[in-house]
Amino acid sequence: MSTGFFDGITQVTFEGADSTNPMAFRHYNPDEVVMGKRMEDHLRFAVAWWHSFAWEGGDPFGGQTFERPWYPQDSMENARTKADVAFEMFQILGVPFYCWHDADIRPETGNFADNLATLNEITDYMADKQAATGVKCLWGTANMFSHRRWMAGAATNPDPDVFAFAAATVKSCIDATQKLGGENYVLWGGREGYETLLNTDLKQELDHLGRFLNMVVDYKHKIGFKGTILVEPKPQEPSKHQYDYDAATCIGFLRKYGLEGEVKLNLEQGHAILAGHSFEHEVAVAAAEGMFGSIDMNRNDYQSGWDTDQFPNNVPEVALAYYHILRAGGFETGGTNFDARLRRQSLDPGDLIAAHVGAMDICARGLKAAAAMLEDRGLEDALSERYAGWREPQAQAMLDSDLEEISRRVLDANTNPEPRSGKQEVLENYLNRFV
Ligand code: XUL
Ligand code: CO
Repeated sequence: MSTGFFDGITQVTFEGADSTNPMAFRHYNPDEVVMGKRMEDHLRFAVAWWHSFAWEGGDPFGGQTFERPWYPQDSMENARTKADVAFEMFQILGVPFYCWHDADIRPETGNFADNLATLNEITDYMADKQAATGVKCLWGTANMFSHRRWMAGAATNPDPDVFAFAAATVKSCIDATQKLGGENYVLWGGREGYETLLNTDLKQELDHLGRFLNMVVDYKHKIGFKGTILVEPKPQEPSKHQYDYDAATCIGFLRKYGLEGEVKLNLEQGHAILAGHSFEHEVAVAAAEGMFGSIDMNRNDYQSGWDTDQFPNNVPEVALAYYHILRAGGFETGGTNFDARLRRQSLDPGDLIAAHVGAMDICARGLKAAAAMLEDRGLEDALSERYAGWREPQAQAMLDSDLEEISRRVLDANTNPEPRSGKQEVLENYLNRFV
């Protein structure tokens, strides 16, 4: 039975590039085959429960702007209505996956046992909805940043009772993710960082975080959870300094605590921008280390300097991200989660649908452009030519020699390298042909 929330809005379908219907796909055609795979299987879209259903339209200067039939979000009855509407939206859009935090899907009681009971109850309800609709869980996660108990961190909290509460919370969320057949489990440490070194033992906090993640991995194996454990880097906001600053920082951290074969990265476009990187940089860094897992797709406002979590709307940016994803072999258990929210003036149920339709189309255009560039091999050939010297046996042998031997060679051959163009503009023009 329909909730009536999306009254008048029907299933979104692919109408082709010339369509002017704002509620139709112009580029996302799930069955279209791109590089030997259906578009739906490449992109693996997911809706984020927190932005689309739990967030009420507040900002630092004002509260709720939206009015939804599942407000206030403090009862199980409203949690079920929220789930009913969520699954209706997944079907209208034809998205195969969704993602959630515990706090998005169940009411907060403040007490661990009651929160556990409602989490179990609502995830049973969601499991039935998955079975009825075929929509799946891409990942689950624990919200260990909103409630005041987490204000000084979760696994990095100076209070061991908060560490314990965090461990119990993550256990409950991994259990729930496993029950829902989730393909990954994510940890984003919004409060795993600090405000001031005046009150922070940075080394001890990092050691606790490393130990905590090892416990998560041990538990995953103990219960036979098949999903991938993912860590999501972000440099700051809400904490002033966050330990999971960017992909490179996370990779170093994971190696230090012996987790490199166990944990991969969930990379977010807007977090990359906050860290002063491009999104494709983050993807390429993770891919180079074999630690690329999944993406949170969104965009940040380039002028504001904070995490605005807007829906993506820039084809060249998205195309370059998918280029590096495809180059790394594409998603395995990961996918494209829209960690994006409406603007707070976008009050209408139709705005939620239109936002996702546009975002899915942008990603489809990016994916097709990325695939076309890979198939054309223009960038690959340019790379191959730029590094051609390294295919010479002498160059390879140099990597096995030492500074003295190399110095002798430079003197003997009177080596005097001639700089060559990096051809950046030529390559930017090349990219422009595809987007
Ligand atoms: C916050 C953020 C989170 C994580 C999951 O910036 O991206 O929503 O994706 O906790
Ligand atoms: Co995210």
